[in-house]
Amino acid sequence: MPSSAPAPHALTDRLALVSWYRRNRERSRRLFDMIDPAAYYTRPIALRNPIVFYEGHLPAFSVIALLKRGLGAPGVDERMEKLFERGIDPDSIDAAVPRSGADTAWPSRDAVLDYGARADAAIVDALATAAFDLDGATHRAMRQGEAIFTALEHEAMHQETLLYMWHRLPFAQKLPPEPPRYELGPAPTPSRVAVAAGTATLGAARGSIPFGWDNEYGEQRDAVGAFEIDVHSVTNAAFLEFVEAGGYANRDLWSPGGWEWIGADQVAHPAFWLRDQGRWFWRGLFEPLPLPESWPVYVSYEEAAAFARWQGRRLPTEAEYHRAAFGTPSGAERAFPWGDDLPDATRGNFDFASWDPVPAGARPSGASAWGVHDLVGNGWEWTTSVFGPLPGFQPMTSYPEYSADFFDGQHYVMKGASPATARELVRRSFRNWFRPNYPYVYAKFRTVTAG
Ligand code: AVJ
Ligand code: FE
Repeated sequence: MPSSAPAPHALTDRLALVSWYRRNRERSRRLFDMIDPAAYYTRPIALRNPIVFYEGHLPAFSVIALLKRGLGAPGVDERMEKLFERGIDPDSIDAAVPRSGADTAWPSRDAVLDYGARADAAIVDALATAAFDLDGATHRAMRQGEAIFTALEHEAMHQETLLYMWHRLPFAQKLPPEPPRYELGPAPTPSRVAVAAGTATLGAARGSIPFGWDNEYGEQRDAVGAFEIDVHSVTNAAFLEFVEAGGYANRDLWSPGGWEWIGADQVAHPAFWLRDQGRWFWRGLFEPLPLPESWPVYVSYEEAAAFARWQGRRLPTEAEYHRAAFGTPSGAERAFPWGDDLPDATRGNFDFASWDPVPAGARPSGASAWGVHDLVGNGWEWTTSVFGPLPGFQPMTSYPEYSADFFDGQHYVMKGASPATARELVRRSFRNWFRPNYPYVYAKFRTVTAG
């Protein structure tokens, strides 16, 4: 099969690398410009670092991965690189303290921006002129350009982190770059389609794609039994029935961990919903809007699983997702649900095409061979598969902790893409993962039953 990612930027095309880096930096800058500077030292999500961390983390990470590990060059500012190296996903607020530094004396914004400018200059210079050890003979992290892609894709990934963090800020602390526009419409009638038994290929063989994160290698063929799957992601309209039927109060529908979580955090509806005077609203990025019935509901894994159980159904496995998204009745597998054409805005709601979802099924030219809509775009898709290595897993040299730190049985795989997923990350083998009670990501779901 053709490689699922286009060779986006040949490693010999230095101008293309520089322009990818600059496009990334420009987009990050626009995202930081959307928020009130008064929010800069706040922590919109308790488990994550304050906003200041991310503005330093982006350039610091690129310096560490590309300049230091990839090129064996010196860093730009040792103190900044130590402060901003890491800080993700601690499992409790207590655990967050040592990593994310409640006590950290964060630098001034000017100092962070100054560091970013110095880092950018050094990185652009390296991308334009440094000798790349693409065989990895001296600098293993540079093999096949790994460290370059690591830096570039990492920034794109955190642009999604930023947006879902901004989502939690009070509306008064955000300024839309242009007046928000919404795509609305009636919710599709729920329907299901049969997917025949067959083989799903997870991951990618080394050398078959220009770059993959370590958890994307190697290739694993899973036999998948016949199943029936929702044609559309579960919408707000459908989820409202679950809420109104008392789904959040019915212990039988919840896993022990899920029940404990909704009890402890007093969760009674999706984090993307607001209730005002007895009416439901969607928490848009910039303003609330009356709950759009046709949009996919964004929920945690636990909420998705409880809804599925309520329907006598379940979430798909990672292999079932692959089969529904990339499999075909003939047995051939595709690079993307719609075929082998490169991703563009007609195929799905991704690459920052919108700040919010669009109606389920609104991008029919992105449907899979089975007629399943929105498997890539409009929100990540939860799977029941615990995040783990594929056969032959090797931690990547440019960022060895990237995945291995999360092979702890506490994270579930999400597939596809959200509106805030950069186009460069849209590839078949890409895997995302989160804890089952993390309700802030742009993640939707659909349900299956054995056929
Ligand atoms: C792959 C999205 C789960 O944001 O926690 C960014 C990506 N890792 N910096 C995260 C990541 C280190 C990671 N996810
Ligand atoms: Fe990071």
